[in-house]
Amino acid sequence: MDNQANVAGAGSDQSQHLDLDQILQQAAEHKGCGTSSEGGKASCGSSTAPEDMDPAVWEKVKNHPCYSEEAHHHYARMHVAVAPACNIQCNYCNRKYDCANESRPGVVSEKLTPEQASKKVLAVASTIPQMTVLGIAGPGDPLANPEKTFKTFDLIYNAAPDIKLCLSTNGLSLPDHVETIKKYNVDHVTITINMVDPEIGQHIYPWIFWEHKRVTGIEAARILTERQMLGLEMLTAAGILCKVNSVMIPGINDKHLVEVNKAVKSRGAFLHNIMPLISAPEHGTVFGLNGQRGPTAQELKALQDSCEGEMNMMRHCRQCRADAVGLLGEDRSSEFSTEKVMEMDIQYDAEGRKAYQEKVEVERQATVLAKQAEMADLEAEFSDLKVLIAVATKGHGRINEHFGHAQEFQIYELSTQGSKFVGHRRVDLYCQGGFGEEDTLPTVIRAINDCVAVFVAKIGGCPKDSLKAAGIDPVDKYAHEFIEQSAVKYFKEYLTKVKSGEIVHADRGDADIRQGAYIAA
Ligand code: CLF
Ligand code: SF4
Repeated sequence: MDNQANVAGAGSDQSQHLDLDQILQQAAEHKGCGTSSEGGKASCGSSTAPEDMDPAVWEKVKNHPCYSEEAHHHYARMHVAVAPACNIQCNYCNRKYDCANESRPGVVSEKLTPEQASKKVLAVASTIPQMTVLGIAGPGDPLANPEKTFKTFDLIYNAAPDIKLCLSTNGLSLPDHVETIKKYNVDHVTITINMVDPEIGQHIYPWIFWEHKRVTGIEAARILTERQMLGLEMLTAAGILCKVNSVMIPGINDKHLVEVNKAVKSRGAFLHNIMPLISAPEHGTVFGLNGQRGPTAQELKALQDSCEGEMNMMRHCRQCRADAVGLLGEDRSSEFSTEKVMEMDIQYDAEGRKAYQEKVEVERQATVLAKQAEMADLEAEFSDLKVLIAVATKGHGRINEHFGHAQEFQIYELSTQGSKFVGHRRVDLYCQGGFGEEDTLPTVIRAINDCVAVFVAKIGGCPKDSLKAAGIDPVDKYAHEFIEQSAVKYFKEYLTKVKSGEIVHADRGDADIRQGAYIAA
Protein backbone atom coordinates (compact mmCIF):
# COMPACT_ATOMS: atom_id res chain seq x y z
CA MET A 1 0.00 0.00 0.00
CA ASP A 2 3.04 2.28 0.47
CA ASN A 3 3.15 3.12 -3.23
CA GLN A 4 -0.58 3.60 -3.58
CA ALA A 5 -1.03 6.88 -1.70
CA ASN A 6 -3.40 9.33 -3.33
CA VAL A 7 -2.69 12.98 -2.84
CA ALA A 8 -4.19 16.16 -4.23
CA GLY A 9 -2.05 17.85 -6.89
CA ALA A 10 -0.34 21.16 -6.20
CA GLY A 11 -2.65 24.07 -6.95
CA SER A 12 -5.19 21.70 -8.45
CA ASP A 13 -8.84 21.01 -7.86
CA GLN A 14 -9.19 19.25 -4.49
CA SER A 15 -11.05 16.41 -6.12
CA GLN A 16 -8.23 15.71 -8.54
CA HIS A 17 -5.93 12.98 -7.27
CA LEU A 18 -2.50 12.05 -8.52
CA ASP A 19 -0.76 8.73 -8.08
CA LEU A 20 2.63 8.49 -6.44
CA ASP A 21 4.52 8.38 -9.73
CA GLN A 22 3.10 11.77 -10.66
CA ILE A 23 3.97 13.16 -7.26
CA LEU A 24 7.51 11.84 -7.55
CA GLN A 25 7.81 13.38 -10.99
CA GLN A 26 6.66 16.73 -9.58
CA ALA A 27 9.09 16.35 -6.73
CA ALA A 28 11.98 15.58 -9.05
CA GLU A 29 11.21 18.78 -10.97
CA HIS A 30 10.73 20.84 -7.84
CA LYS A 31 13.54 23.29 -7.22
CA GLY A 32 12.26 25.65 -4.55
CA CYS A 33 11.91 25.59 -0.79
CA GLY A 34 9.83 22.70 0.44
CA THR A 35 8.17 24.17 3.50
CA SER A 36 7.57 27.56 4.94
CA SER A 37 9.70 28.36 7.93
CA GLU A 38 8.35 29.54 11.27
CA GLY A 39 9.53 32.88 12.46
CA GLY A 40 12.09 33.11 9.69
CA LYS A 41 13.90 30.03 10.92
CA ALA A 42 14.94 27.34 8.57
CA SER A 43 12.83 24.23 8.33
CA CYS A 44 12.97 23.67 4.61
CA GLY A 45 12.43 20.22 3.29
CA SER A 46 13.86 20.60 -0.18
CA SER A 47 17.34 19.92 -1.42
CA THR A 48 18.04 23.62 -1.87
CA ALA A 49 18.88 25.95 1.00
CA PRO A 50 16.16 28.14 2.53
CA GLU A 51 16.59 31.81 1.69
CA ASP A 52 17.65 32.67 5.24
CA MET A 53 20.39 30.04 5.45
CA ASP A 54 23.97 30.04 4.26
CA PRO A 55 24.19 27.26 1.61
CA ALA A 56 27.33 25.90 3.30
CA VAL A 57 25.40 25.47 6.55
CA TRP A 58 22.50 23.90 4.66
CA GLU A 59 24.86 21.32 3.16
CA LYS A 60 25.83 20.32 6.70
CA VAL A 61 22.33 20.07 8.12
CA LYS A 62 20.04 18.92 5.33
CA ASN A 63 20.66 15.19 5.77
CA HIS A 64 21.54 15.23 9.47
CA PRO A 65 18.68 13.58 11.37
CA CYS A 66 19.27 15.63 14.52
CA TYR A 67 19.93 19.03 12.95
CA SER A 68 16.94 18.82 10.58
CA GLU A 69 13.56 17.63 11.89
CA GLU A 70 12.42 17.02 8.36
CA ALA A 71 15.49 14.86 7.60
CA HIS A 72 14.92 12.67 10.63
CA HIS A 73 12.02 10.90 8.95
CA HIS A 74 14.37 9.70 6.20
CA TYR A 75 17.96 9.56 7.42
CA ALA A 76 19.61 7.55 10.18
CA ARG A 77 22.52 8.04 12.55
CA MET A 78 24.65 5.69 14.55
CA HIS A 79 26.76 6.01 17.67
CA VAL A 80 29.87 4.05 18.59
CA ALA A 81 30.56 3.58 22.30
CA VAL A 82 34.31 4.22 22.36
CA ALA A 83 34.43 6.76 25.20
CA PRO A 84 33.80 5.21 28.64
CA ALA A 85 35.37 7.77 31.01
CA CYS A 86 33.88 11.04 32.22
CA ASN A 87 35.38 14.12 33.88
CA ILE A 88 32.29 15.44 35.68
CA GLN A 89 29.34 14.08 37.65
CA CYS A 90 25.77 15.00 36.74
CA ASN A 91 22.99 14.28 39.22
CA TYR A 92 20.95 12.65 36.44
CA CYS A 93 23.68 10.16 35.52
CA ASN A 94 24.64 6.76 36.84
CA ARG A 95 27.83 5.51 35.18
CA LYS A 96 26.34 2.04 34.84
CA TYR A 97 24.00 3.63 32.30
CA ASP A 98 24.50 5.52 29.05
CA CYS A 99 25.55 9.15 29.15
CA ALA A 100 22.33 10.97 29.96
CA ASN A 101 23.50 13.91 27.83
CA GLU A 102 22.80 11.97 24.70
CA SER A 103 21.44 8.67 25.86
CA ARG A 104 18.35 7.27 27.37
CA PRO A 105 19.01 5.20 30.43
CA GLY A 106 19.84 1.73 29.15
CA VAL A 107 23.18 0.04 29.49
CA VAL A 108 25.59 0.14 26.57
CA SER A 109 25.82 -3.39 25.27
CA GLU A 110 29.49 -3.26 24.33
CA LYS A 111 32.34 -0.80 24.50
CA LEU A 112 34.43 -0.72 21.34
CA THR A 113 38.02 -0.05 20.34
CA PRO A 114 38.48 2.52 17.52
CA GLU A 115 39.25 -0.33 15.10
CA GLN A 116 36.11 -2.25 16.08
CA ALA A 117 34.10 0.97 15.84
CA SER A 118 35.40 1.70 12.36
CA LYS A 119 34.45 -1.75 11.10
CA LYS A 120 31.02 -1.44 12.70
CA VAL A 121 30.42 1.89 10.95
CA LEU A 122 31.26 0.37 7.57
CA ALA A 123 29.00 -2.61 8.30
CA VAL A 124 26.07 -0.37 9.23
CA ALA A 125 26.68 2.02 6.30
CA SER A 126 26.62 -0.92 3.90
CA THR A 127 23.40 -2.31 5.39
CA ILE A 128 21.56 0.97 6.03
CA PRO A 129 22.48 3.26 3.10
CA GLN A 130 20.45 6.14 4.55
CA MET A 131 22.80 6.22 7.57
CA THR A 132 24.47 9.61 7.04
CA VAL A 133 25.92 10.52 10.44
CA LEU A 134 28.32 8.89 12.88
CA GLY A 135 28.23 10.32 16.40
CA ILE A 136 30.35 9.69 19.47
CA ALA A 137 28.22 10.40 22.50
CA GLY A 138 29.58 8.32 25.33
CA PRO A 139 28.88 6.33 27.34
CA GLY A 140 31.13 8.86 29.18
CA ASP A 141 32.40 12.11 27.67
CA PRO A 142 34.15 11.81 24.27
CA LEU A 143 36.59 14.60 25.12
CA ALA A 144 37.57 12.90 28.38
CA ASN A 145 38.75 10.08 26.06
CA PRO A 146 40.39 12.14 23.30
CA GLU A 147 42.77 9.51 21.91
CA LYS A 148 40.04 6.91 21.35
CA THR A 149 37.58 9.50 20.06
CA PHE A 150 39.87 11.12 17.49
CA LYS A 151 41.42 7.83 16.40
CA THR A 152 37.90 6.58 15.65
CA PHE A 153 37.02 9.72 13.68
CA ASP A 154 40.26 9.47 11.72
CA LEU A 155 39.68 5.83 10.75
CA ILE A 156 36.12 6.52 9.67
CA TYR A 157 36.89 9.69 7.73
CA ASN A 158 39.50 7.83 5.70
CA ALA A 159 37.32 4.77 5.05
CA ALA A 160 33.97 6.50 4.44
CA PRO A 161 34.38 10.22 3.76
CA ASP A 162 30.70 10.67 2.85
CA ILE A 163 29.63 10.07 6.47
CA LYS A 164 29.28 13.20 8.58
CA LEU A 165 31.08 13.15 11.93
CA CYS A 166 29.36 14.33 15.09
CA LEU A 167 30.41 14.68 18.71
CA SER A 168 28.61 15.33 21.98
CA THR A 169 30.35 16.67 25.07
CA ASN A 170 29.74 18.19 28.48
CA GLY A 171 32.12 20.97 27.39
CA LEU A 172 34.65 20.91 30.25
CA SER A 173 37.57 19.93 27.99
CA LEU A 174 36.14 21.44 24.83
CA PRO A 175 38.39 24.55 24.54
CA ASP A 176 41.46 22.29 24.55
CA HIS A 177 40.21 20.31 21.57
CA VAL A 178 38.58 22.74 19.14
CA GLU A 179 41.60 22.72 16.82
CA THR A 180 41.69 18.91 16.81
CA ILE A 181 37.94 18.73 16.19
CA LYS A 182 38.46 20.86 13.11
CA LYS A 183 41.50 18.89 12.00
CA TYR A 184 39.55 15.62 12.08
CA ASN A 185 36.67 17.04 10.00
CA VAL A 186 34.07 16.90 12.77
CA ASP A 187 31.58 19.54 11.71
CA HIS A 188 28.78 19.00 14.24
CA VAL A 189 29.35 19.38 17.98
CA THR A 190 26.75 19.21 20.74
CA ILE A 191 27.42 20.72 24.17
CA THR A 192 25.12 19.89 27.06
CA ILE A 193 24.54 23.17 28.89
CA ASN A 194 22.07 23.08 31.76
CA MET A 195 22.87 26.42 33.37
CA VAL A 196 24.81 29.65 33.02
CA ASP A 197 24.49 30.48 36.73
CA PRO A 198 26.76 28.52 39.13
CA GLU A 199 24.21 28.98 41.94
CA ILE A 200 21.88 26.78 39.90
CA GLY A 201 24.68 24.58 38.58
CA GLN A 202 25.69 23.44 42.06
CA HIS A 203 22.35 21.61 42.30
CA ILE A 204 23.04 19.70 39.06
CA TYR A 205 26.78 18.95 39.27
CA PRO A 206 28.21 17.67 42.58
CA TRP A 207 31.78 17.71 41.23
CA ILE A 208 34.08 18.07 38.26
CA PHE A 209 37.59 16.73 37.75
CA TRP A 210 39.68 19.74 36.86
CA GLU A 211 43.46 20.22 36.67
CA HIS A 212 44.14 16.86 38.35
CA LYS A 213 41.82 17.36 41.28
CA ARG A 214 38.19 17.09 42.21
CA VAL A 215 36.38 20.46 42.55
CA THR A 216 32.93 20.67 44.17
CA GLY A 217 30.02 23.07 44.75
CA ILE A 218 29.64 26.51 43.20
CA GLU A 219 33.30 26.59 42.17
CA ALA A 220 32.82 23.42 40.07
CA ALA A 221 29.77 24.87 38.36
CA ARG A 222 31.56 28.18 37.76
CA ILE A 223 34.49 26.48 36.02
CA LEU A 224 32.15 24.31 33.98
CA THR A 225 30.00 27.17 32.72
CA GLU A 226 33.07 29.28 31.83
CA ARG A 227 34.56 26.39 29.86
CA GLN A 228 31.27 25.67 28.09
CA MET A 229 30.81 29.29 27.00
CA LEU A 230 34.43 29.56 25.87
CA GLY A 231 34.16 26.27 23.95
CA LEU A 232 30.98 27.41 22.23
CA GLU A 233 32.55 30.73 21.20
CA MET A 234 35.62 28.91 19.85
CA LEU A 235 33.50 26.47 17.84
CA THR A 236 31.54 29.35 16.34
CA ALA A 237 34.75 31.16 15.42
CA ALA A 238 36.07 27.95 13.83
CA GLY A 239 32.92 27.56 11.70
CA ILE A 240 31.84 24.32 13.39
CA LEU A 241 28.10 23.90 13.71
CA CYS A 242 27.04 23.68 17.33
CA LYS A 243 23.89 22.39 18.96
CA VAL A 244 23.17 22.86 22.66
CA ASN A 245 21.34 20.21 24.65
CA SER A 246 19.72 21.15 27.96
CA VAL A 247 18.01 18.84 30.43
CA MET A 248 14.84 20.42 31.86
CA ILE A 249 14.76 19.79 35.62
CA PRO A 250 11.58 21.21 37.17
CA GLY A 251 12.22 23.41 40.20
CA ILE A 252 15.97 23.58 39.47
CA ASN A 253 16.65 24.99 36.00
CA ASP A 254 13.28 25.03 34.20
CA LYS A 255 12.76 28.80 34.34
CA HIS A 256 16.50 29.46 34.00
CA LEU A 257 16.68 27.66 30.63
CA VAL A 258 15.21 30.75 28.93
CA GLU A 259 18.35 32.60 30.05
CA VAL A 260 20.52 29.69 28.86
CA ASN A 261 18.77 29.89 25.50
CA LYS A 262 19.66 33.57 25.13
CA ALA A 263 23.26 33.00 26.24
CA VAL A 264 23.92 30.22 23.74
CA LYS A 265 22.16 31.99 20.90
CA SER A 266 24.28 35.09 21.42
CA ARG A 267 27.40 32.90 21.18
CA GLY A 268 26.39 31.40 17.86
CA ALA A 269 24.68 28.07 18.70
CA PHE A 270 22.70 26.85 15.70
CA LEU A 271 20.07 24.79 17.50
CA HIS A 272 18.78 24.33 21.05
CA ASN A 273 17.48 20.97 22.21
CA ILE A 274 15.61 21.10 25.53
CA MET A 275 15.05 17.52 26.72
CA PRO A 276 12.98 16.25 29.65
CA LEU A 277 14.77 14.92 32.71
CA ILE A 278 14.33 11.17 32.83
CA SER A 279 14.68 10.03 36.41
CA ALA A 280 13.37 6.93 38.07
CA PRO A 281 14.60 5.32 41.28
CA GLU A 282 15.73 2.19 39.42
CA HIS A 283 18.29 4.26 37.46
CA GLY A 284 20.19 4.79 40.72
CA THR A 285 20.91 8.46 39.99
CA VAL A 286 20.86 11.21 42.61
CA PHE A 287 17.73 12.70 41.05
CA GLY A 288 16.12 9.28 40.63
CA LEU A 289 16.72 8.42 44.28
CA ASN A 290 15.70 11.78 45.75
CA GLY A 291 12.41 11.83 43.86
CA GLN A 292 13.24 14.72 41.53
CA ARG A 293 10.47 14.66 38.93
CA GLY A 294 10.75 15.27 35.20
CA PRO A 295 8.50 17.73 33.36
CA THR A 296 5.07 16.87 31.99
CA ALA A 297 4.55 16.95 28.24
CA GLN A 298 2.87 20.36 28.32
CA GLU A 299 5.50 21.86 30.66
CA LEU A 300 8.20 20.81 28.20
CA LYS A 301 6.28 22.13 25.20
CA ALA A 302 5.56 25.47 26.90
CA LEU A 303 9.28 26.00 27.59
CA GLN A 304 10.26 24.99 24.04
CA ASP A 305 7.58 27.32 22.65
CA SER A 306 8.79 30.23 24.78
CA CYS A 307 12.38 29.76 23.51
CA GLU A 308 11.37 29.32 19.88
CA GLY A 309 11.14 33.07 19.28
CA GLU A 310 14.85 33.27 20.10
CA MET A 311 16.30 30.45 17.95
CA ASN A 312 15.76 27.11 16.20
CA MET A 313 14.47 24.53 18.66
CA MET A 314 14.98 20.78 18.30
CA ARG A 315 11.93 18.82 19.41
CA HIS A 316 12.62 15.43 17.88
CA CYS A 317 15.48 14.26 20.11
CA ARG A 318 15.07 10.65 21.28
CA GLN A 319 17.73 10.80 24.04
CA CYS A 320 19.55 7.98 22.27
CA ARG A 321 21.75 5.26 23.66
CA ALA A 322 25.48 5.69 23.21
CA ASP A 323 25.41 2.70 20.83
CA ALA A 324 22.19 3.57 18.98
CA VAL A 325 21.82 2.56 15.30
CA GLY A 326 19.04 3.50 12.87
CA LEU A 327 16.41 6.17 12.40
CA LEU A 328 15.81 8.25 15.53
CA GLY A 329 13.24 6.36 17.53
CA GLU A 330 14.18 2.92 16.22
CA ASP A 331 17.04 0.82 17.56
CA ARG A 332 18.84 -1.63 15.31
CA SER A 333 21.96 -1.92 17.47
CA SER A 334 21.34 -5.60 18.23
CA GLU A 335 21.82 -6.41 14.52
CA PHE A 336 25.38 -5.15 14.76
CA SER A 337 26.99 -6.84 17.77
CA THR A 338 30.80 -6.92 17.64
CA GLU A 339 30.70 -10.67 17.07
CA LYS A 340 28.43 -10.30 14.03
CA VAL A 341 30.33 -7.31 12.65
CA MET A 342 33.71 -9.01 12.92
CA GLU A 343 32.42 -11.93 10.85
CA MET A 344 31.12 -9.67 8.09
CA ASP A 345 32.90 -9.30 4.78
CA ILE A 346 32.28 -5.62 4.01
CA GLN A 347 32.61 -3.95 0.63
CA TYR A 348 31.98 -0.25 1.15
CA ASP A 349 29.87 0.87 -1.78
CA ALA A 350 29.90 4.68 -1.81
CA GLU A 351 28.21 4.85 -5.22
CA GLY A 352 25.42 2.51 -4.13
CA ARG A 353 24.82 4.62 -1.03
CA LYS A 354 24.65 7.77 -3.15
CA ALA A 355 22.16 6.21 -5.55
CA TYR A 356 19.96 5.06 -2.66
CA GLN A 357 20.05 8.49 -1.05
CA GLU A 358 18.98 10.07 -4.32
CA LYS A 359 15.83 7.92 -4.20
CA VAL A 360 15.28 8.97 -0.58
CA GLU A 361 15.48 12.61 -1.69
CA VAL A 362 12.75 12.10 -4.28
CA GLU A 363 10.43 10.53 -1.72
CA ARG A 364 11.32 13.19 0.81
CA GLN A 365 10.38 15.95 -1.55
CA ALA A 366 7.17 14.15 -2.46
CA THR A 367 6.07 14.44 1.17
CA VAL A 368 6.76 18.17 1.10
CA LEU A 369 4.87 18.73 -2.15
CA ALA A 370 1.89 16.72 -0.96
CA LYS A 371 1.63 18.86 2.18
CA GLN A 372 1.95 22.06 0.17
CA ALA A 373 -0.87 20.95 -2.11
CA GLU A 374 -3.12 20.19 0.86
CA MET A 375 -2.30 23.59 2.42
CA ALA A 376 -3.60 25.50 -0.59
CA ASP A 377 -7.06 26.32 0.77
CA LEU A 378 -6.20 26.31 4.48
CA GLU A 379 -4.10 29.46 4.60
CA ALA A 380 -7.15 31.62 3.80
CA GLU A 381 -8.98 30.33 6.91
CA PHE A 382 -9.15 32.57 9.97
CA SER A 383 -8.98 30.74 13.28
CA ASP A 384 -6.62 30.59 16.25
CA LEU A 385 -7.56 26.97 16.93
CA LYS A 386 -4.60 24.69 17.62
CA VAL A 387 -4.85 20.95 18.25
CA LEU A 388 -2.38 18.13 18.77
CA ILE A 389 -2.50 14.74 17.07
CA ALA A 390 -0.43 11.60 17.71
CA VAL A 391 0.92 9.53 14.80
CA ALA A 392 2.11 5.93 14.64
CA THR A 393 4.94 5.72 12.10
CA LYS A 394 7.93 3.60 11.17
CA GLY A 395 9.48 6.50 9.22
CA HIS A 396 9.52 7.83 5.65
CA GLY A 397 6.97 10.49 6.63
CA ARG A 398 4.06 8.04 6.42
CA ILE A 399 1.38 6.69 8.74
CA ASN A 400 2.64 3.14 8.51
CA GLU A 401 2.56 1.62 12.00
CA HIS A 402 -0.18 -0.29 13.81
CA PHE A 403 -1.43 1.17 17.09
CA GLY A 404 -0.42 -1.96 18.99
CA HIS A 405 3.09 -2.06 17.53
CA ALA A 406 3.98 1.56 18.23
CA GLN A 407 6.80 2.18 20.69
CA GLU A 408 6.41 5.89 20.26
CA PHE A 409 3.92 8.35 18.80
CA GLN A 410 5.01 11.45 16.95
CA ILE A 411 3.10 14.58 18.00
CA TYR A 412 2.05 17.25 15.51
CA GLU A 413 0.44 20.61 16.25
CA LEU A 414 -2.21 21.55 13.68
CA SER A 415 -3.43 25.07 12.97
CA THR A 416 -4.26 27.26 10.00
CA GLN A 417 -0.47 27.55 9.59
CA GLY A 418 -0.38 23.82 8.77
CA SER A 419 1.17 20.95 10.67
CA LYS A 420 4.26 21.20 12.82
CA PHE A 421 6.21 18.43 14.55
CA VAL A 422 6.32 19.31 18.26
CA GLY A 423 7.51 16.14 19.97
CA HIS A 424 7.15 12.44 20.48
CA ARG A 425 5.91 10.21 23.29
CA ARG A 426 7.48 6.89 24.09
CA VAL A 427 5.08 4.13 25.12
CA ASP A 428 5.18 0.49 26.09
CA LEU A 429 4.06 -1.91 23.39
CA TYR A 430 0.31 -2.48 23.59
CA CYS A 431 0.31 -5.59 21.40
CA GLN A 432 2.06 -8.55 23.01
CA GLY A 433 2.26 -11.31 20.44
CA GLY A 434 -1.28 -11.24 19.13
CA PHE A 435 -3.20 -9.91 22.10
CA GLY A 436 -3.56 -6.46 23.65
CA GLU A 437 -1.97 -5.83 27.03
CA GLU A 438 -4.85 -4.24 28.95
CA ASP A 439 -2.61 -2.88 31.72
CA THR A 440 -0.61 -0.98 29.10
CA LEU A 441 -3.50 0.77 27.39
CA PRO A 442 -4.11 3.40 30.13
CA THR A 443 -0.41 4.35 30.07
CA VAL A 444 -0.53 4.77 26.28
CA ILE A 445 -3.64 6.93 26.58
CA ARG A 446 -2.00 9.07 29.28
CA ALA A 447 1.02 9.58 26.99
CA ILE A 448 -1.16 11.07 24.23
CA ASN A 449 -3.92 12.48 26.42
CA ASP A 450 -3.35 16.03 25.11
CA CYS A 451 -4.15 14.94 21.52
CA VAL A 452 -7.53 15.08 19.80
CA ALA A 453 -6.72 12.13 17.52
CA VAL A 454 -4.28 9.31 16.93
CA PHE A 455 -3.39 8.39 13.33
CA VAL A 456 -2.58 4.71 12.80
CA ALA A 457 -2.19 2.23 9.95
CA LYS A 458 -4.43 -0.23 11.78
CA ILE A 459 -6.13 -0.58 15.16
CA GLY A 460 -8.27 -3.19 16.89
CA GLY A 461 -11.79 -2.69 18.19
CA CYS A 462 -10.90 -2.77 21.88
CA PRO A 463 -8.27 0.00 21.94
CA LYS A 464 -10.44 1.98 19.52
CA ASP A 465 -13.30 2.01 22.03
CA SER A 466 -11.01 2.96 24.92
CA LEU A 467 -9.49 5.83 22.94
CA LYS A 468 -12.93 7.13 22.00
CA ALA A 469 -14.02 6.93 25.65
CA ALA A 470 -10.96 9.04 26.52
CA GLY A 471 -11.96 11.63 23.89
CA ILE A 472 -9.20 10.70 21.41
CA ASP A 473 -10.32 10.03 17.85
CA PRO A 474 -8.69 6.83 16.46
CA VAL A 475 -8.07 7.57 12.75
CA ASP A 476 -7.09 4.75 10.37
CA LYS A 477 -8.50 6.19 7.14
CA TYR A 478 -5.12 7.66 6.16
CA ALA A 479 -3.24 4.36 6.51
CA HIS A 480 0.12 4.45 4.63
CA GLU A 481 -0.43 8.02 3.39
CA PHE A 482 1.87 10.96 4.10
CA ILE A 483 1.64 12.19 7.71
CA GLU A 484 1.66 15.92 7.15
CA GLN A 485 -0.68 15.94 4.17
CA SER A 486 -3.14 13.76 6.10
CA ALA A 487 -2.79 15.94 9.18
CA VAL A 488 -3.68 19.08 7.22
CA LYS A 489 -6.61 17.28 5.61
CA TYR A 490 -7.84 16.18 9.06
CA PHE A 491 -7.47 19.68 10.48
CA LYS A 492 -9.54 21.20 7.69
CA GLU A 493 -12.36 18.75 8.48
CA TYR A 494 -12.00 19.38 12.22
CA LEU A 495 -12.13 23.14 11.75
CA THR A 496 -15.22 22.88 9.56
CA LYS A 497 -16.97 20.80 12.23
CA VAL A 498 -16.00 23.23 15.00
CA LYS A 499 -17.23 26.19 12.95
CA SER A 500 -20.53 24.48 12.17
CA GLY A 501 -21.03 23.49 15.81
CA GLU A 502 -20.92 19.77 14.98
CA ILE A 503 -18.15 19.36 17.54
CA VAL A 504 -17.20 21.52 20.51
CA HIS A 505 -13.47 21.86 20.91
CA ALA A 506 -12.28 21.63 24.51
CA ASP A 507 -8.79 21.90 25.98
CA ARG A 508 -7.35 18.39 26.23
CA GLY A 509 -5.16 19.00 29.30
CA ASP A 510 -1.71 17.48 29.88
CA ALA A 511 0.06 14.20 29.10
CA ASP A 512 2.79 12.03 30.64
CA ILE A 513 6.39 11.71 29.53
CA ARG A 514 7.47 8.12 30.07
CA GLN A 515 9.99 7.79 32.89
CA GLY A 516 10.83 4.10 32.97
CA ALA A 517 14.09 2.81 31.51
CA TYR A 518 13.58 2.19 27.82
CA ILE A 519 14.66 -1.20 26.59
CA ALA A 520 14.35 -1.52 22.85
CA ALA A 521 12.44 -4.59 21.71
FE1 CLF B 1 24.36 11.50 17.82
FE2 CLF B 1 23.90 13.69 19.03
FE3 CLF B 1 25.26 13.74 16.82
FE4 CLF B 1 22.70 13.23 16.76
S1 CLF B 1 22.14 12.05 18.65
S2 CLF B 1 25.91 12.81 18.69
S3 CLF B 1 23.63 15.14 17.39
S4 CLF B 1 24.27 12.06 15.76
FE5 CLF B 1 20.23 13.41 18.22
FE6 CLF B 1 20.08 11.34 19.78
FE7 CLF B 1 19.01 13.59 20.55
FE8 CLF B 1 21.59 13.36 20.43
S5 CLF B 1 18.37 12.39 18.81
S6 CLF B 1 20.26 12.22 21.76
S7 CLF B 1 20.38 15.07 19.66
FE1 SF4 C 1 27.12 11.13 32.91
FE2 SF4 C 1 27.45 12.32 30.58
FE3 SF4 C 1 27.16 13.81 32.84
FE4 SF4 C 1 29.40 12.42 32.37
S1 SF4 C 1 28.61 14.17 31.17
S2 SF4 C 1 28.24 12.47 34.29
S3 SF4 C 1 28.65 10.55 31.38
S4 SF4 C 1 25.60 12.48 31.91
